[in-house]
Amino acid sequence: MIKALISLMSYLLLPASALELPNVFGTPPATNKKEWIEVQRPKTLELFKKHIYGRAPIGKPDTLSFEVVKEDPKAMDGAATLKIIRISYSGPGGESGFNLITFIPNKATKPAPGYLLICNRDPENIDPTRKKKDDFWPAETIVERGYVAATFYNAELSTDKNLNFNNGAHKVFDNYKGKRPGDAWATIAAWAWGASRALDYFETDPTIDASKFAVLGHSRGGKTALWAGANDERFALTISNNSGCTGAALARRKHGERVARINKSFPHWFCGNYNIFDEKEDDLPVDQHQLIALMAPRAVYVASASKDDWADPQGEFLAAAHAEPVYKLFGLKGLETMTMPEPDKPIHTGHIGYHLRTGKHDLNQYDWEQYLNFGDKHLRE
Ligand code: GTR
Repeated sequence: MIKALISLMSYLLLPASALELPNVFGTPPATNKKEWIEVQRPKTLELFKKHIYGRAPIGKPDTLSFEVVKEDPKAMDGAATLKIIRISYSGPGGESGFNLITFIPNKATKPAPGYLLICNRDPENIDPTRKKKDDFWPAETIVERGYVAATFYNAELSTDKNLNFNNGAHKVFDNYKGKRPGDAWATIAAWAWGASRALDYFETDPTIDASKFAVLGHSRGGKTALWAGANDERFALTISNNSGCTGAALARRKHGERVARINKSFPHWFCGNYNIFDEKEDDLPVDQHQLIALMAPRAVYVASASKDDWADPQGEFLAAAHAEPVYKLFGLKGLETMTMPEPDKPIHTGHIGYHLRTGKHDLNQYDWEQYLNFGDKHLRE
């Protein structure tokens, strides 16, 4: 207890690091759990909305509806029940929707926990017929381990192109008078919004335990998973796979992809205000360790790949490490080290998980194995 107090005091008194990161407890720094939950957590989330990811105009719409459009109780040679759910919504700009693909393990004796993958690759990577199987979404393995394997294709919420927000959830809900506000949501926020709508469905399905669900994504999908987990506290575990710039990587490291570059290459991912920080990372009112801290006290996992310098593995690791003080406020362990582990030596001892996989920018079987192992600790009673 005294040891924990001393280490907490040292975090409060010492600068976050040589990088001069903003204080993970906010400004003025929260000094206890109550101040964090009631004051600095909401303030931190608001800073990310206003300056980086934008503000979604709506949460769960009254018009939200679910229809099971396909059901196969003997999918995967009888191991799973496949349900494809059409999630529909409408608003001032008309109606839209997306398909949620869900394999529920048949061997489950109670509502099953699960993993929701935000798919940013072509739909053939998440083939519900399972004729095509890919390590990107090893649905059979997930089901075999007793979890629901769920996914949706991000572009059904908002196309991953700079189309002036003329489709999907943007077309339905964007109702701005005149110029688009600088803090209006963009595609990453729309994809994250979709993940929450999927969770709305899980809450209605008696074979699924929505309170034990992980949200995960790779690369731009990983940025999205972090934003979904930060906004929606119903997600029990948030997993960022190789999310890089404006995902888990610290902006102030200015290593690999930087803010100006990402805003230029992908002007539709973040809100207009984010352009203010092109070449000015030090002016950002937050850094990405604070995004990870928003998950506390829920579990979070950050993973990097050794040959993924563009995503700055060191910056991803450090953001996870610097989120730890907030977990300590809840009496929970984080990574408990500021030294990056060797490749393929995952850290799974606390509520923050991390691994550096040998290899390139990708989401593969090795990564999934680690997520399932970490889930065994955090998604079961
Ligand atoms: C890259 C981009 C990254 C990452 C990646 C991806 O081109 O620079 O930020 O998100 O795309 O999503 O695959």
